[in-house]
Amino acid sequence: MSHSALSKAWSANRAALGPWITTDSEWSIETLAFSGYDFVVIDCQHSLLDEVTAGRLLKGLANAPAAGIVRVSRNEPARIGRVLDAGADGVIVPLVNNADEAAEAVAACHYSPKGVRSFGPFRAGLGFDVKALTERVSCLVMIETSKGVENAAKICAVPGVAGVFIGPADLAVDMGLAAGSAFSENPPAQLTAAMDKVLKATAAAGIVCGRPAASVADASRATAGGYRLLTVGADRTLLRERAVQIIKEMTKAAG
Ligand code: 3PY
Ligand code: MG
Repeated sequence: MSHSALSKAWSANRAALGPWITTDSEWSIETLAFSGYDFVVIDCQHSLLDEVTAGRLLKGLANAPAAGIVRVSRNEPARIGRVLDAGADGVIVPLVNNADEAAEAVAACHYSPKGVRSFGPFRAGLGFDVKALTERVSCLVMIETSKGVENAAKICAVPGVAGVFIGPADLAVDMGLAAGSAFSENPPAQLTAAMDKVLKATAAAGIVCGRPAASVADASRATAGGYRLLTVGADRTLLRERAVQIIKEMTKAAG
């Protein structure tokens, strides 16, 4: 992880915090990137954003203090290469189930001969230095199936994996549990045990572990438990929550 906003959070011994970006708005992403968050994640998997839009949104982060990470829609070199060319500071690669798939994600972030990334930086200002272009990006892989949990230690041992981001909802579904249970006050013990196994594997490998946090209280618990990268909030939910709160307060004030 090379972005200074992330290392600054970690050297202060706290988790780096970021919101999900799910809407195509330069204004929203810029606003959130200047709100004190350490990173933003443009979500190309669970939104209608694609890599082209992600590239345009990344452009708006040029002077922002927060890192710009993209969750690509699948583990595919062309998708990963395009958002890195557009200036992403890192990628989150979904549904990585074993060491081979983790190695594929890492290879997509590295140029030949180490990887399969093709040379073609797109953003003015990124420069043409292959080493610098490689070192500036972080490859985070998602463990979100029982297979992935089973292979957690092997996935974490793949050189170049900067960290693991757990997908509790997909993991719950894979375990036959309700997706929503992953973000409840008391997630099922079977699920938390699986997540703990991944967290321990990352600690043993000396890499970062992240996950979505359901609330500020949940994020605080996760930080105390050793998580170092947490998503808290999303553009649309942040907007809605504040709007609902204002209406509630106004209604109350009006008696
Ligand atoms: C999951 O919970 O499965 C996720 O992918 C969270 O973003
Ligand atoms: Mg998922």
